[in-house]
Amino acid sequence: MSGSPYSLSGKRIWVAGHRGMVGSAIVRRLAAENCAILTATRDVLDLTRQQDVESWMNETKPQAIFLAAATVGGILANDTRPTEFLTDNLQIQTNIITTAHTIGVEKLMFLGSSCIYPRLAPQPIHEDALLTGPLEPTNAWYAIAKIAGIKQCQAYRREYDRDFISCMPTNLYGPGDNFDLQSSHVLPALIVKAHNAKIQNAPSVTLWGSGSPSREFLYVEDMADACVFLMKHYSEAEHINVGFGSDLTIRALAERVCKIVGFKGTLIYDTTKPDGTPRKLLDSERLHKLGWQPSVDLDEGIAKTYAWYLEHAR
Ligand code: GFB
Repeated sequence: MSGSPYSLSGKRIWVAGHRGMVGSAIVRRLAAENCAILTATRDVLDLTRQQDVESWMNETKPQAIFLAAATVGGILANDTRPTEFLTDNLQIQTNIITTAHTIGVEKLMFLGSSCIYPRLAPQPIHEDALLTGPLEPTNAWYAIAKIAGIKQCQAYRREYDRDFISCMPTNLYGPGDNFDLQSSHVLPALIVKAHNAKIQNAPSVTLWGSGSPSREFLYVEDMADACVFLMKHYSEAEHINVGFGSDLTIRALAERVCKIVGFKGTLIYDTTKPDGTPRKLLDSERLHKLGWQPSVDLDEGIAKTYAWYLEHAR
């Protein structure tokens, strides 16, 4: 924790990835911070092109950056598109972090993922578990890119005294999520499946895997609030976990989603699809000790996300 908080007031703040679920939530959260928010759409700026990133950043001169831009997806997308998940993410983060150093950005936050930890890390997963064992194969490509991002921030910090920090969110969900069944994460997929089954009067919905893995879910508005909190109050080399505090099995999650959506049929498990990591509950004690807690519980978050889906994404 740094001595005095980093003030966002009056600053030019770039939210890289502002069209994504997390980036757009950070933009909404920053509206309360009296800062100038910088954004660039994909047709204006291709983040995988170093020259373009350098030119854009030299022109706009952000003072702080939330690096929420990334190629992301659920278990199947990760497992079947390894090149994109590794290369795009390495390019995007390298271009932004290196240019942030050359133009003297005051503060940068890199957003990672809980999949950086070993597949069989002791639970709940403390930050110290990084690089202590083999990764989960379904998302190792993405995890390697995210681990590199943490190390890039630490390297600039150590060698050039840059205030670059990293936070590792647990599985996120909420407004702006991806509801495409092939590439989405489990929670939005379950909302779509339960909703479609309800309106078609189908007898069952089919889940991927055995339903026995556990996951922890954090509502994206809470994540955005934690990001702003950490930007102001956190300034250490070590990455910091951002979790909800408890987890549940995919089977239990599916039952809760079905109840909220109003689908009363049965659940079927397609065990030809991967389970992924058996469990990844983050230890968020360090964040809680700094004074931040989530405020949206899972049932409320699912209900809000379903309402958003009905209004925007269906
Ligand atoms: O959310 P998810 O795709 O990603 O899957 P991970 C979580 C669990 O839900 C797995 C099961 O055990 C899936 O097999 N599942 C059941 C389903 N039904 C479905 C379904 O219809 N769709 C999906 N997507 N899953 C990702 C990583 O891992 O988590 C990323 O691949 C990233 O790298 C992200 O870290 C947060 O939690 O397994």
